Amino acid sequence: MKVYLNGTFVERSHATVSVFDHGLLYGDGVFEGIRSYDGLVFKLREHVDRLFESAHTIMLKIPLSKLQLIEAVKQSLRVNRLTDAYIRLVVTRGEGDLGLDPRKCVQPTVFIIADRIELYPKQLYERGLKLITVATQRNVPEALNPQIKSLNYLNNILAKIEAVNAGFEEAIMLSHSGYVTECTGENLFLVRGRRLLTPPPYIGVLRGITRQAVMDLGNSQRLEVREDLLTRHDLFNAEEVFLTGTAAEIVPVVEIDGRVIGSGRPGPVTKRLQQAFRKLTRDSKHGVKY
Ligand code: PXG
Repeated sequence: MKVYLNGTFVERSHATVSVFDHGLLYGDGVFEGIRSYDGLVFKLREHVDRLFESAHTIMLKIPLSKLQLIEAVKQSLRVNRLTDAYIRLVVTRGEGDLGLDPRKCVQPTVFIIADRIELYPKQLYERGLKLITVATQRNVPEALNPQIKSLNYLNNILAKIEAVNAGFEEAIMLSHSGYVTECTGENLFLVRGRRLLTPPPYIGVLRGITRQAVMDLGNSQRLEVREDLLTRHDLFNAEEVFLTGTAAEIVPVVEIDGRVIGSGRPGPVTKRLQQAFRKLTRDSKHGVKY
């Protein structure tokens, strides 16, 4: 495997960064997780735009243009002869000293890992997922806005640990005031009648790119798509619940905190959206060829 690292492709074993890199020392950096399907990078422009927004907010100047970065992603996929892949795009503050001061970091570190995609087990999509809400609250946007896709994911990792400790694969995180936010790396939707609801970004969720694609699909399927504050009660009494994310795509949820959701099996709206999403990922209008 060849990894793009600061402008060149190096063998995986040589793809290393300094222990003084502030990405490692402080989580001072930004990233994107992207998928390619059948030779198309799904929503690549949207991911690159979001990476630049995250970087802008933390005042990190990416040393490539958007076009150059897009080319580097495409090149990574070609060099590794991948048609279906998971791509991790990372920009860190770069090498500095042991203090926090970002001014000590002269040159950002940029790397791109393109690897075969590790798909989740098929039964997850057929049977659906059982979730729990956890005590770790989602970061308050006023302190660390989840819109910044930073290398500092401890908030999410702590929630994941709680879920795993309790024997569950994934956690639902609540806001400081107890509203539903999102899972550790996926957004959350519920279906009730013709309504498709998802928490609003201001409550502290990432504006997921899959989330947006699913909202668009919902609209074209004549669902009433809305961002709304949601409580656990709303989730428990939904007809269907599902998660969305680049890696997971659309995952049905059949149980939350011991309460069965709807029929206890993946529902028809979720299934219809899954089918439409699968088509979308192979549509050249939504992907970049390489
Ligand atoms: N919420 C959070 C907190 C995320 O990190 C999503 C939602 C879904 O967003 P997209 O744009 O992917 O639809 C994410 C996704 C992974 C992985 O490998 C994914 C994310 C972060 C870390 C790992 O699945 N981000």
